[in-house]
Amino acid sequence: MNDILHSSALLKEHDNYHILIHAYPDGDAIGSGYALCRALHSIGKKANVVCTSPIPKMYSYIVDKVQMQDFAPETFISTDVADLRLLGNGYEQYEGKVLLSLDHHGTNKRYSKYWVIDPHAASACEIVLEVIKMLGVSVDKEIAECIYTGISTDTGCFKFANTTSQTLRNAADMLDFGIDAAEINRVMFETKSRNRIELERLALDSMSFHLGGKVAFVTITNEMREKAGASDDDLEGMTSLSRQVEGVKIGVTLRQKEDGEYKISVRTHPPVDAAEICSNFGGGGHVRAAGCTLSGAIDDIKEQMIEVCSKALEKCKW
Ligand SMILES: [Mn+2]
Repeated sequence: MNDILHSSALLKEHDNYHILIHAYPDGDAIGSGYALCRALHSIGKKANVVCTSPIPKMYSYIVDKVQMQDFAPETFISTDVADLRLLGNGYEQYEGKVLLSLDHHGTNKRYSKYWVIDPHAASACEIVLEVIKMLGVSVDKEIAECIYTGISTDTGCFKFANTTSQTLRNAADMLDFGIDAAEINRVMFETKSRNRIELERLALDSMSFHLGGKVAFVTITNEMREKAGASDDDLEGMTSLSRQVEGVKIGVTLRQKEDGEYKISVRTHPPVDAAEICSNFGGGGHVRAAGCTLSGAIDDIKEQMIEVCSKALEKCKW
């Protein structure tokens, strides 16, 4: 709580903010960045949200309501950024320059002068919410929309194991500010582009099962992406398709890269360790979600994956 108090004091003291969010931003990055930006504007500070990649159109209900301001940046704050490198192109310019990092990743690299890191928070938005309250800013409908967006997206619409009673209380508080949560949920979790659906159709066609149905592969080639007209935005969340199948313990998505390499995403159900599987190929990640890169013929890559998955399954006691 002291950290929150200190953060709000810092924010009052400084001015001319660039709020840095990670490249390929998700709902929590955008929600936390814009909520903080609005709060700073409301206490008379100059602030912009800065992102090195375009913000997906689906978040326009947040972005379009905030006017970009013209000023020379003096103070850099980051929200939802565990590692400076996640800022993307040109991240080096911020080395040693970030005053405060507000984050919920336990793995945060502590690249800033000060930080508030709470790994028990489901979203960075919940930390930003505390800071905003401590600033003495009264939350309004627009800030509540930002915060709700971050909470709901980082919890998979309150489905994931990171959803605590406090998460639900925070979300409930946001509803009391008159936001249309059902509409936000529709945009975030129901609506898909036609191209995305087309890509899913092709990806489902490619699905194959191995090791008694415990392993499923989905392959996404450049040809499929082109045929579906799918953009990078359309690829978001494709990795969860294979793990949704009953009986599958390890879902593997093989995505062809420009240079003929394959980016492998592994999603597992307990107790299978996805990070361990990927560490066999020099990759890593979390226990349920990890990745690595492999090059070569697709059939060879699949064979190598099946062998490693087989060992991982043998280790598990069901
Ligand atoms: Mn987050």
